[in-house]
Amino acid sequence: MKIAVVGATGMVGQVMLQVLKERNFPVTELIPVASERSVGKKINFQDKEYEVVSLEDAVEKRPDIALFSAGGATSLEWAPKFAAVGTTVIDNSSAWRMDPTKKLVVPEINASELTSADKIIANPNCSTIQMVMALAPLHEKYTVQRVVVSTYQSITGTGVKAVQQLENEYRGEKGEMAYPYPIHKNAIPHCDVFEENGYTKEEMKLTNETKKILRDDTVAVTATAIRIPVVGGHSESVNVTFGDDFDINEVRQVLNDFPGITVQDNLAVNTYPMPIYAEGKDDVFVGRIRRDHSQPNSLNMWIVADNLRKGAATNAVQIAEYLVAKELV
Ligand code: 2RA
Repeated sequence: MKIAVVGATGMVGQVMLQVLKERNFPVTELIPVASERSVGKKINFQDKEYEVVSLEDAVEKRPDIALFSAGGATSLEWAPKFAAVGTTVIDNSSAWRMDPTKKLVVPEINASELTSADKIIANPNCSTIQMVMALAPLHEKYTVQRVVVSTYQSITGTGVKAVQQLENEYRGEKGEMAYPYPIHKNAIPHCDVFEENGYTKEEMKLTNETKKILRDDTVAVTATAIRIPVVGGHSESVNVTFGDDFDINEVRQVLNDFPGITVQDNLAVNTYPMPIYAEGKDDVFVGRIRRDHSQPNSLNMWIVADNLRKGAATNAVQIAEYLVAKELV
C-alpha cells in the first residue's frame, strides 16, 4: 500500500507513523507530506528514509490511502484532489465530519457502513470517539436517551504550542501562549472557539457527532469541555439516561465485552481509569460505573483514553485496516 501521511511532522502525524509501524500496516511506500517549510526533511520509517514532500507532489504519486491530520482548511482544499486521483482519504480534521455525504467512522461501531465509493472518510473528534465507544454497546442494549458529559482534556489536543506553554509555566518562564490564560495549576472551560449558543465547537462536536455515529438523532447530548494540565489523555465524566432499566453488573459485562474497551472498576483496590495509565495505549478505559439514584434508568461512568491514539491516529489507522481487509481500497 502506498500511504500518504499529510501533516506527518505534526503531533498526530507522528503518532500515525508510530501506529502504522506498531501494527505492521502493509506500507510498500510512505509519502510523508507537510508544509513547505518542512519539505525536504528526512523521516525514518520501517528502516527506510523518506523525504517530506509537498501536497502537490504527493497527489501526483497517487497514494492508495492518505491519512490527513493537517487542519480543516487543508482537508477542504486537498482531500477532494487526492480523491480525484483515486486515493481514499481518512481525515482527522472536523472539515467533513458533519457532511451528510461523508461517513464518520469508529471502526468498532460503524465500519460496516463503508464502501469502495467512500473516498473521503471522516475520523471523529477525539473526545467523541472515546465517549461513543462506551455509549454504542449500551445504546444497543438499553437505548440511550440523554447524555450529560464533562470532559477533562489533555493539552496535547491543542498541540505542541500548548505543551510548550505548560513546560514554560512549570519553569516560571514566559513564552508563547496557546491559551488565553495560564494552564499550569488551572482548568480552562474553553476548548476550541465559542459559538453563538454559548457552547464551544468542542462541546457541539460531542453533541452532533455522537448522533451521527450512533445513527440516532433522538440521542440528546449536552457537554462541557474543560482543558486541564495533563498530557496522557482525555478524561470524561458521563451521565447517561436510558429508555430501559439495567443491571449494573450486566452493564460492566456489556462494556467489557465490547472490542476496544477495558473496564477498570474495582473500588476495593482503588482501580479506575487515569490518563497516566491510558497514555500510549489504544483501548478506551471505563470505570466508576455506578447507578445514578437521582433519576430512573440512569448511571454515571468515567471514560479515559489517549486522545492522540484511539482519539486520533489509531482510529484512523484502524479505518485503513478495515478498508484493506475488506478490499475496499
Ligand atoms: C482538542 N479535540 O482536544 C480537540 C482537537 N484535538 O483540542
